[in-house]
Amino acid sequence: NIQIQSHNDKLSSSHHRKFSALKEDWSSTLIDQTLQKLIDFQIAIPSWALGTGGTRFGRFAITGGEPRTLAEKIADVGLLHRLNAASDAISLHIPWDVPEDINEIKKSAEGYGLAFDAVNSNTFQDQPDALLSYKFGSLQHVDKAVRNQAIAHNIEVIKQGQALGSKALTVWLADGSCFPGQLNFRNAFQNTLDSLQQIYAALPSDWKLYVEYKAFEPNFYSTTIGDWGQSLLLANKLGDQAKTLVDLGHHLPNANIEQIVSLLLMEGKLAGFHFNDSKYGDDDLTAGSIKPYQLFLIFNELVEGMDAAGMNHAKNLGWMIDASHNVKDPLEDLLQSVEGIMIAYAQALMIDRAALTQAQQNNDVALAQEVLQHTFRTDFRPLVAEARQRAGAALSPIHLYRELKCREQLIMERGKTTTATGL
Ligand code: AOS
Ligand code: ZN
Ligand code: ZN
Repeated sequence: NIQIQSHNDKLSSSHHRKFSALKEDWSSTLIDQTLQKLIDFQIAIPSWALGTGGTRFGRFAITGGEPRTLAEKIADVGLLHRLNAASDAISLHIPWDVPEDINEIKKSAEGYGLAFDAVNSNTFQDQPDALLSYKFGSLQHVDKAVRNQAIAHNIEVIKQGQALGSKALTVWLADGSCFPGQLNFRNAFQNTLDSLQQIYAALPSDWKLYVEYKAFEPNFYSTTIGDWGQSLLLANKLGDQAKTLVDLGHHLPNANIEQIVSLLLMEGKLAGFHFNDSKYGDDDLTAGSIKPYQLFLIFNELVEGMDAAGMNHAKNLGWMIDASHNVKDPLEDLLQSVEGIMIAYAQALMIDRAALTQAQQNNDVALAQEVLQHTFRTDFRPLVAEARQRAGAALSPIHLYRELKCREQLIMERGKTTTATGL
């Protein structure tokens, strides 16, 4: 606290100058509303992003001090949340994260003010003790015994999530095929539906089932839940508790993600997000690092659609990051992702909605673009920083992280050559 305070004091006069400049140009009501929404907005951190990631070409242990246990992952997210007051939940991946002592884990999460977001199942890898292999798929598999094993795993994940207080199961399947002729598409889809129906039947009544889609990889000819149409088809057949999860990296190049988001939201079928950024495919790069304008346009649709539906921005959708890579300190990277998302959200909140609607009604294309780009090109970082400061966190989380030598401390505590569990 003292450290946050003295960090903020140091930055205070320059922050004040920038924030005051914004207040001169923008409506104070809008600024106040936006500040409150930014304070309320929270983004869940994926447990698998806390260690340095790798690719099939190698993995470089450059960071050190990575979490070795679930308790240490929770501590890492707790640290992020202290710094930015915007990461109040962790999303677990089972069996990468095995809560051995549930009560202990719950207590430590509570201590950091953290909740458990959606739990993720894993039927894209064979576990060491597995009887049957997912080499040819899981929920889609031609062999009912394999499907049953995958269904049982998902139900087990729901149970673990229930014990922790999670309220959603995210299912991402690697299921698909690598070569033409390998799969009967209809059978694969029907098997997947049937399996999901059995998982859905085990869902507690206050839970959601998030159906994540992905265009390709690890299968390169077909993916059984390959796009939002296939996911939505499944979610509609399953029922009200099933919704479509949008991972920003899971589309074919140049897809209009903001339009997808807008329609899913309109249909009440948008589960939420796996935020990340990408240039080529499922790159899982820092949110806002490659296509910040796209992220802003997505938030534009979200804000407009959520307001039209009378939704609570912070509570009614699942906001999660799904990122992981090789070259940055993972905690610094996550701070940058949260910041990127917050900036896009702030820009979308500051749009002059009435002017935009008017321009659309008048087919005034140039003016509509002006309205959007006016906020996109305004620097709202002081607004995001102000919200953070009001929530008791740091004006500049990443700088404070470095000032406090957080990584060095973690290395001292945990060692230089830790291996995170999981991927
Ligand atoms: C995989 O591409 C998906 O994004 C999933 O959400 C997956 O469970 C996650 O990325 C962990 O690998
Ligand atoms: Zn994802
Ligand atoms: Zn992905």
